[in-house]
Amino acid sequence: MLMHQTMRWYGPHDIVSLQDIRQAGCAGVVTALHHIPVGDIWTTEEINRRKKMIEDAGMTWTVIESLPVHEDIKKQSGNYRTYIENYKQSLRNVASCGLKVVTYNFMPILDWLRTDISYSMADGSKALYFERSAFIAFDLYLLKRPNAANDYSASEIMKAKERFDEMTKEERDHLFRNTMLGLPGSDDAFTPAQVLSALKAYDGIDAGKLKEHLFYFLKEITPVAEEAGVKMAIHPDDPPYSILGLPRIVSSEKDAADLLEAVPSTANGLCFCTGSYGARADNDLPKMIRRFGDRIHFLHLRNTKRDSEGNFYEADHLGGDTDMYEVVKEIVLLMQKRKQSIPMRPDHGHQMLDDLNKKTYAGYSAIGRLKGLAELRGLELGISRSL
Ligand code: DNO
Repeated sequence: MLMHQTMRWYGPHDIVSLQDIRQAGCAGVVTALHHIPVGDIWTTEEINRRKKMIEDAGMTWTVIESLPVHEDIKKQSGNYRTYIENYKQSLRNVASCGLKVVTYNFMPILDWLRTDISYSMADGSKALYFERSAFIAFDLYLLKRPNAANDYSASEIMKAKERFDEMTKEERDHLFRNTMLGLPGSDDAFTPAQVLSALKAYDGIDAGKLKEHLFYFLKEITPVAEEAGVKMAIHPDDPPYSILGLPRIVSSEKDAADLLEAVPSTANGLCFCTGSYGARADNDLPKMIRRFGDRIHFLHLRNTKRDSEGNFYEADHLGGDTDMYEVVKEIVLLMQKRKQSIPMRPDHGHQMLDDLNKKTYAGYSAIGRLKGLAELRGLELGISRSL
């Protein structure tokens, strides 16, 4: 039994087509209705329309990524009760269209964040990069977040200042644009004013409070997911720690254990992203797979290479700090135990070859992901045959 192989597709506007994804060897597609405003109900008409496109291309819509959670739910403010009811209705609707796994995240305001989405590797390909000094320089001197300096040590600030002083105007613009990209499925960057006012709305919400809000949300939606036969898969924070003074609460093994224990139902599960959890040295990924076993509903396989300063870049899928052999071995054993295939996608990939001249969603060019998928597939076949 092998993992169910998929790739992310951003929808009809994605220049990576369904045919490309099929030729990469995928049986399934991971996508979302990005055009529906966050908080609105996904109707069965819209879901079925998208589903048909994918099925017409010879694949299945395996996982929804993401059914996004409205900011009001994370803050428990404004219309959060309505948004929770809408979320439940969307879950019923996706289930009635035959979809069974739903990914979401609970990161305040921003989703994933990097300081450079076209970091040059030695071979000329481009990778996603998070550079801590550049990020601090962005926070202090470009975003100018009030009291940001309190979050960093004197030596970090000094390094960030030196780094910033050395940058040309173009480099500062590049840093600014890259860091403010923050929404999957959209090319629109946030403006500083938008981010500062969104940050202000989180005053008084610390990690403890945000956890309470997440658990409340889980208690509300899990019975609905259970009844509809849907598995929820929460994506971890990326990067997996607090940024811009915001709490982040799905970063470590303990965070994952807490949220699974808060609502002990298999419908309340994880999207196990080896890139996000793996960017922290204290997360032991093979151990986490053994521990969370039945609660893992979706896999994002990717690798990062980190250093002692907190910088990391996205390495080749089989390179980097995560021992992908050990990870895939645990997954193979887990699937054998569950007698069930788990959906996976190769997450991110280097921009390389012909893709260097194309404009794709950051991290989601075709060839780099195809390379990652091909390597992972070979690794898995080798492991499963030899076990
Ligand atoms: C980044 C992705 C995330 C992920 C969401 C899930 O490339 O893995 O944007 O889709 O956090 O809600």
